[in-house]
Amino acid sequence: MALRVPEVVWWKPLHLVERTWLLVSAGFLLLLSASMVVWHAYLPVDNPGTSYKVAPEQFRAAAQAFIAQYRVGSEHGVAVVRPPEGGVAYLMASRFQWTPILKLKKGKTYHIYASSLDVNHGLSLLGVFQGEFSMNFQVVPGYINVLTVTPASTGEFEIICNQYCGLAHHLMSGRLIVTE
Ligand SMILES: [Cu+2]
Repeated sequence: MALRVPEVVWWKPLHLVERTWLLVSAGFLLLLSASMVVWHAYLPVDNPGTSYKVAPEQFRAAAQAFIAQYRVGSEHGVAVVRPPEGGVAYLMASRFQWTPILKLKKGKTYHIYASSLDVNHGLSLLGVFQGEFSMNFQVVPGYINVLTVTPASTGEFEIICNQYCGLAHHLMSGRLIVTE
């Protein structure tokens, strides 16, 4: 049986089925675009913090000075640090670790300086601050994200990297401890 070459008809009016699917697709695009506005207005997940430019080496030096000053212990080789109440805390992202483990007090406000030493990482922290307030944002080398946070509940919370950063990305989790 010979193959039949279909007639080339792209300049002819669209078939009803094709037109229907184009409309459905366009409608879906509009719906998804509108959902971004709804999400932004009613389900805030981003911290509207400020950011600064910084050289990764400079950030590493400042973070290490902070760790040395406020270190209270270590767990599995990762420093545990209790930053001053109402003060600044540093959080370094690097393949494949969040450093240090921060110990915060419930109801106190902290300014967390988060940045990356190597590649882009994603900081995901759910349900710790101000009730159902959650965080989900990119941590980029060369920039400090300043997060002003007030933990609303006590407990140990996991910080997850949600931006693929390399082979051991799935192991990249950190911790934040909130006490009374
Ligand atoms: Cu990652």
